[in-house]
Amino acid sequence: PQEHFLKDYQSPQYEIKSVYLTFYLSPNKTQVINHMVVEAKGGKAPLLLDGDKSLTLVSIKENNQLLLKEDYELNSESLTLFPKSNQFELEIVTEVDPESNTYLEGLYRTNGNYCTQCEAEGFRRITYYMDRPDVLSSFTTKIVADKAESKVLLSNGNLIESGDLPNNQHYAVWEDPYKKPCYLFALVAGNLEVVEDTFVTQENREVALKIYVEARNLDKCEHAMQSLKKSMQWDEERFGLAYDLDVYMIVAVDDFNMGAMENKGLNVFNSKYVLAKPESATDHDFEGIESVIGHEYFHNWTGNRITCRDWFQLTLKEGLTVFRDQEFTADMLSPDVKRIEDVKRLRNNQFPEDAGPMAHPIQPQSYIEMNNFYTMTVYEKGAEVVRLYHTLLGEKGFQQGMKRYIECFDGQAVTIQDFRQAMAEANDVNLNQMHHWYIQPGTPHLKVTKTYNPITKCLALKFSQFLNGKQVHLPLLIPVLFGFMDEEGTALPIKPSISTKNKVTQTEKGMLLKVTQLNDTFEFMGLETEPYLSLLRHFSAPVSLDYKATEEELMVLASHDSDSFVRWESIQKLAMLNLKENVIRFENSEPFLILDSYLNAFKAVLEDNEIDLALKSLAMALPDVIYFSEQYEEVNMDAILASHNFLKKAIAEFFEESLLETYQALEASEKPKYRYHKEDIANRMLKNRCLNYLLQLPKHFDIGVAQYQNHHNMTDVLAALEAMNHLARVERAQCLEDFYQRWQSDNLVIDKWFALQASAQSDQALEDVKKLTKHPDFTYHTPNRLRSLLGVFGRLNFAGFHDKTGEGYQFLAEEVLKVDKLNPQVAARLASLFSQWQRLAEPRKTLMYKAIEHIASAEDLSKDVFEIVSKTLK
Ligand code: B3K
Ligand code: ZN
Repeated sequence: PQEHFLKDYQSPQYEIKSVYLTFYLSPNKTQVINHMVVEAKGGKAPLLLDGDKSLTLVSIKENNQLLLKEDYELNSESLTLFPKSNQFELEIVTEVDPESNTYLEGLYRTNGNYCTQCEAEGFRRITYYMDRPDVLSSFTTKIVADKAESKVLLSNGNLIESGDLPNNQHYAVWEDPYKKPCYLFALVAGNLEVVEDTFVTQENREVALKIYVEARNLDKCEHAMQSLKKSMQWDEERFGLAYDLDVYMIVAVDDFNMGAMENKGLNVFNSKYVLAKPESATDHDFEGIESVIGHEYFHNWTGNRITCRDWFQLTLKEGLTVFRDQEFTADMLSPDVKRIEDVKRLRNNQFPEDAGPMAHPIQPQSYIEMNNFYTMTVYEKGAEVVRLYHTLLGEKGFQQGMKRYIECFDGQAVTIQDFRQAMAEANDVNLNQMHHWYIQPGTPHLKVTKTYNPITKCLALKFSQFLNGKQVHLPLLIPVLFGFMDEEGTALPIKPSISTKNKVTQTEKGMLLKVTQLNDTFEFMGLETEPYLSLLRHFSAPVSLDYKATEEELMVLASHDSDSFVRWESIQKLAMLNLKENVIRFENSEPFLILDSYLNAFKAVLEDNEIDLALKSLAMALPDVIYFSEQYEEVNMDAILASHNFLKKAIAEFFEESLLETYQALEASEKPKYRYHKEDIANRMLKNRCLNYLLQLPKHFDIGVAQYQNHHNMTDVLAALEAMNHLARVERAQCLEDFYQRWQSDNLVIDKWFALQASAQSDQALEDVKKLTKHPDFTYHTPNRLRSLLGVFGRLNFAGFHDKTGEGYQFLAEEVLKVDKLNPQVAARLASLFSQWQRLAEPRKTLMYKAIEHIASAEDLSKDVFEIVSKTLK
């Protein structure tokens, strides 16, 4: 397969002034008439149109003249024309087969309805076109379909015409007034029902809001609609950005490769991010919906009005839009809780990616299959980099930069440099060094060495940056929010020396120092005692901080720091010290222990009556197994799991009484009627954290069963099942069976049922999962189902997937090959679950390697999976 490079970018030679698409929908043979007005920009170059091998070309006309075979060149990836004039009209007729389209890219069918997915390069599976984001055009779409089969006919923009046709057919014409690249094109048709509302913009324009779902889901749209209205309001208030069309449509479909897609005026969503009612969706689901609805809505400005010049710039729209959705959720719920959750997400998912074989800069320099680069790095690390601008410039400066960005580039396809330039010019600062964050892969390690001189009362802090283990790289600009405190936890004054003064500033988020060199030293005066260091407050940069704080220091920070992130981080570090100590003990066959420092810190949190309950719950959680194993160059899975399980159980035993008391009090105070509200969410979060610990002790199993039976909101029901999940008791099986019977007809809930079993850490897990692939409700055609069984197994079932015989690896490898035949995008995601093989201790390393080799040696691999496995083996 061919590799594409950023350095080869060339601007397009042709402009597509307008495009008029006509679709004659039919399940197996849909005809697409693509009428374009084309203009050459310069000389007379051949016109290369992208087109996938799944297209059947019917005819081509240039200025109404039918072209003959010898007039063009056609291969499995493109159609080349040799236009006779500089301005001409093209009419290309193709046929596609939506019903057989299992890739879920281009035009496909889901539960009998038609829908499209074009980003990144799916439009070429609909017609021949310049399928690249820097070709912007005015789209008009006419849809013709059977009335009974497709009551609803939708596309981008505004409806300008519709009516009946002979033979029980009807049609609709949609016109999008904004020029757009073809990846934002969408078409939806089928028998859908609609939930409607309106929103009045700050300019006093009324926008019709419509959510289209299958009839059986009409009762689950309320939260999505509220989320949309909140998003519209928030973007006006915080960013001054209002919606720009008369109608905003969201369609929910069950078969979707990703979360959702921001097509202009017509978002298509995975139903997981639309449908919710308290009985069937958890707090986490509700939050996911609010944030994804927000994310797609925010793309209307950051992505659609201003788009990317080429796919290497993907983080321009994704990093920025994730940053915006993070801020939205923070403003809707709790900023402190959101920040910690985002950091956990980054560390659990992005850090391993950045340390593995698929590591790439947030601006990748090359790709084989673009869909493989919709990654945690481009999205989440990209958002962290946008957040750096925000930290450096402050809210006001950042908003000025945004304003300028939009003024300069509205209606254009631009680059990350354009964004940086807007930020810099609007604030009259030089931000050139920020570029280094975009072009280098790897999580930076920031090593801190502290030297205190008791005579001069002077403190020197030396920061050293390492990238991929080395100090040979372009230095990054790393903003570090910080503070000093004494042994009692009282904040100490910050007095930078003359030479340090210009590198330290007071910001709205607190004191900030800017590390700009590979080795950068900062001096502070007038410190009567050696201070404790509170560093990287608010997680001010996406780095791994290497500072060896003492246990005493961490204990003081954990209970006294003014920054809730640092408080949480300090207790996590104490837990990590404990976990790591036991790994050593496991390897030396010594008994495990609990460190007093961790116990005391845990106790202080548990007994703290002032602290926000959600923060309390987060502080009480152990570091996740993935992040724990990230701490090692060589991962001893047995030691890690044994240490993790031990500490969890030890906590449960040690604090049994207090956990039980807290559980009961929260259970008693829980409001009977579900509310998606931050206090209620926090309440359930802490209650279920206690429950999870308590069920480490088999004698409390009944509490889990009771909670399962007594509650009707999915948050509590699922938490009970999760807490029971690690013990193969008959009650667990009974509850799971009851759950299945109750929810058999609800796909999203049945996904949870599959995921529960896929994540059960037992000796039986692998056998169970194998059996589940034969279950009548399992299907290889629905990505959500694949993710909930196979994805969860590979990502979260440490015992089963990493089974010492290597059978877990073999099983998943076979499944990847099966999935690849139907859906390469999903198969590639599953294949990336093997990416950490090099770090596993033997025998797992060799066993996993063999599984990847097995995939790599298969015939006819998709380029999606090929790219992942070939890079993984390197
Ligand atoms: N832009 C889409 C993702 C497209 C995925 C392509 N395989 C969703 C989003 O980020 O909003
Ligand atoms: Zn996005």
